[in-house]
Amino acid sequence: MLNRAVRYLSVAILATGSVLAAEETGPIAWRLEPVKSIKGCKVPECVVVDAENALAYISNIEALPDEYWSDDGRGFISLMTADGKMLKRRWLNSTPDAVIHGPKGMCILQDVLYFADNSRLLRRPLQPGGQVEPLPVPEAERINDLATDGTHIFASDTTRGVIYKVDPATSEVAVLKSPPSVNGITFHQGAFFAVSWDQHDIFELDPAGETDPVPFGLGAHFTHLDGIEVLDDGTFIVSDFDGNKLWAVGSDRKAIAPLADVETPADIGLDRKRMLLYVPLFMKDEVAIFRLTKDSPAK
Ligand SMILES: [Ca+2]
Ligand SMILES: [Ca+2]
Repeated sequence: MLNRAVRYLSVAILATGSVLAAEETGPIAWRLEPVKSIKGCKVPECVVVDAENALAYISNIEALPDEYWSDDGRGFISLMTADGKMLKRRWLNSTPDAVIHGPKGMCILQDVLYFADNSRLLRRPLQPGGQVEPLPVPEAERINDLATDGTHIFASDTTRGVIYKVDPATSEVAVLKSPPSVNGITFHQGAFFAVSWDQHDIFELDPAGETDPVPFGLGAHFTHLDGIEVLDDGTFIVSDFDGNKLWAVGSDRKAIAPLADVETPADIGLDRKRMLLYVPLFMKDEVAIFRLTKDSPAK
């Protein structure tokens, strides 16, 4: 125990945020080890990973404080390697012909990057020279996060408290039930999950949008949740933006443990192949990369 405590103390000094001592983290075996910090971002909101090609994309809102949803004609997406080497800071930049305002949640489907941009849903092929094009989403106000089930694009609208299910081939849009102020969304083995900013809880959603969202009942632990990912073993990782913390929740939806103290973590990204977690530190203009490791069972 002492060795472990010493190890965590030493990594905490290197970290952009401090890593919590193992003694505080209860029965959940996952730990975070700081790997790298990407500086020079401009209000980073989301990281999405292209694990096959060992690449990752960072959305940068590039805005003044409290203008994170303004149509200001400034915003960009960065391209880096999965291990955090910046390749093109402005891989996709706002231009007069293809204006970007405040890119946020992203997902990748069939070599196309989809991203939220205030009231718009945009996409661009990953290949060099690809053009940005919009997918119309009627009445959308503030599109926050995106996820895919492998066929459709799902987009959370935090202001309206709904989720849009968009067919990328036909542009057909269905409006699904969602918790109020829905923020991060993700799929795991066909199941659909979301976090709510104001309800500060995790929910399981019906991907068909017919039945009501089912809360986990963990709201007392969180302040304002932003991002959510699910590990292969069913452990949930969520980011508490105003709580300045990353949390793990067990697959039983009851066990809960803090993983790290970080400043304003937004829409986290996961590389399952390399077991790396990407954490945009929104107010700090950085992305922190952590390695996910698991304690071996006690003998
Ligand atoms: Ca902007
Ligand atoms: Ca978000």
